[in-house]
Amino acid sequence: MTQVLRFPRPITPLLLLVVWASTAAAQETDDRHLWLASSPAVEAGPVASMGGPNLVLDDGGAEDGIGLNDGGSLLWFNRFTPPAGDFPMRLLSVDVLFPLTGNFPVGSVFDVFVWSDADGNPANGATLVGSRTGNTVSVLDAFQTVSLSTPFTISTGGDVLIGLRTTGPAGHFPAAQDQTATQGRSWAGFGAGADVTPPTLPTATFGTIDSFGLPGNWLIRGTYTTEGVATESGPNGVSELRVAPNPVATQGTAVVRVATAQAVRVSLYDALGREVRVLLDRTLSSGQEAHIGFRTDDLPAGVYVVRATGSDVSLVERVAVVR
Ligand SMILES: [Ca+2]
Ligand SMILES: [Ca+2]
Repeated sequence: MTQVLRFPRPITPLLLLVVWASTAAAQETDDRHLWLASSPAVEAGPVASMGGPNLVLDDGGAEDGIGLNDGGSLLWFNRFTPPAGDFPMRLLSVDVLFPLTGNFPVGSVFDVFVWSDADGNPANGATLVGSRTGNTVSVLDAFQTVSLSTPFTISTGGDVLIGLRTTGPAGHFPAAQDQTATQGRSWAGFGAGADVTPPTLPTATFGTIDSFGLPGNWLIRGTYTTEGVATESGPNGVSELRVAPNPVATQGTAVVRVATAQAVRVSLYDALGREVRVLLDRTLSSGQEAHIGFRTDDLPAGVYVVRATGSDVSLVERVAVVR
């Protein structure tokens, strides 16, 4: 059985609330719809295991799949608010579940976008952090992980928005929804702006799914770490040092950025404090990001320190060299 949920267009979330509160009757003049395809309920599993995703809204069980009945680009994302002390952070991976009933089979293509948003309101825009497009569905009704080979660094506190975008013909319901207990943090957008890369927020039709009369949570999760990022705030912005991967086996990359122009020396020190590599020794301009690759395959395994020093920066990151 399939329920069809309809609403007029153009539309505002407030109007939707009124429509859904006042009538259950479909409006036959609608030209754009979200469809809610019923599917057998899946019992909730554990929300997050140790070391697993730490950005989670759902209970692990999808009750439905949602899509656009006319086809087109659908953007759906969760709004997470990590503790303020966890910024800056590095987003390591995105986990997503696709529904059995989505008519969106293994091999289908989806894009991932991540925004940061300091003001808590996606409806007035957000800042793109990164994207990974062209992913393919590998499994249905179980979480699959999209690893970010270069983690997305998020320095600005506030919200982290993690979203998916699919484009397809009518009849796809790719957005798995947990209906058990809405947290009011799952959003959807479509229409103008959803088709471009990256999608511009807000899209033509945009709001929480609760405001569309579809209360629930998307099964989109994220895993971040606060390791591997050092920053200093100053009058001219933020200086930053990142090292990836960490642990590192054969080759690492240090990224350093300074808020004000200055001579910067970036070195690798061993556990005894000996400088074993000079990675960079030159003047950087304000806001310039220097990416420095360095070999570690000739170093003994152990804990090392990458240190960036200049006239007004002193940044330190620990890095483990493993074999
Ligand atoms: Ca559920
Ligand atoms: Ca905003």
